[in-house]
Amino acid sequence: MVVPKFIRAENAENQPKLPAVKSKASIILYGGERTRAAAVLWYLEELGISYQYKKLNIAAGENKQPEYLAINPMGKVPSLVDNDFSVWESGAILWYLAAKYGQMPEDLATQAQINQWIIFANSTLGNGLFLEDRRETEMPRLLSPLNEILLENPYLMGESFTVADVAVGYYLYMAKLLFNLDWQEYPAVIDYLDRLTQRQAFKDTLGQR
Ligand SMILES: N[C@@H](CCC(=O)N[C@@H](CS)C(=O)NCC(=O)O)C(=O)O
Repeated sequence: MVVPKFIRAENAENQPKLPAVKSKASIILYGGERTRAAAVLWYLEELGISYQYKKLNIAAGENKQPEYLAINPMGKVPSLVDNDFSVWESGAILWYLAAKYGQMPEDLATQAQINQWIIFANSTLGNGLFLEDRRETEMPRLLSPLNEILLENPYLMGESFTVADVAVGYYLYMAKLLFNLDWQEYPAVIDYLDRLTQRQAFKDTLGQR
């Protein structure tokens, strides 16, 4: 059986980080102020790898310039460039980083579940929490089962922190911050957010917002 190389929940702060790619910072993350690039920055810090962060001035339209459109024809951030390869959509970037830096288990079923959480975060959860006309009905519908899941395990994939927690945690954190939501009915979700926000990589990135 293949044992997934996850970052363990216990003593997560003290876990050795993956070897940094010091020789050449091949990874360039393009983002902007108050954008979903923050989720990728959080995960890059969790991985402990070298990267460059290029913050585009979205208000000035830097994301619409031909140079950037050559990287992401949609003109959206974040995008990630890794040598001669580029990928955009924050969920796809998170998945790529997990796979590249050894945080993706080899077995297909577990990979599919991680992918499920990333897509859930970026579509179902994001829309359910951020779209005002959906929030009232969707929030209890989504957070009740999430609360149940998190009563069983400290992280979405079980005992270990994974990229799935970055994807889902990002939306939970931002929604709570921006809309000041009352989640007393979901104590396990609140505990989960507390666990995530105590991580050093979180504090150094998303937690700065
Ligand atoms: N689903 C995409 C959303 C990308 C997106 O909408 N990015 C926003 C910032 S969070 C953006 O680039 N806005 C600038 C624009 O649309 O011109 C992802 O997760 O990467």
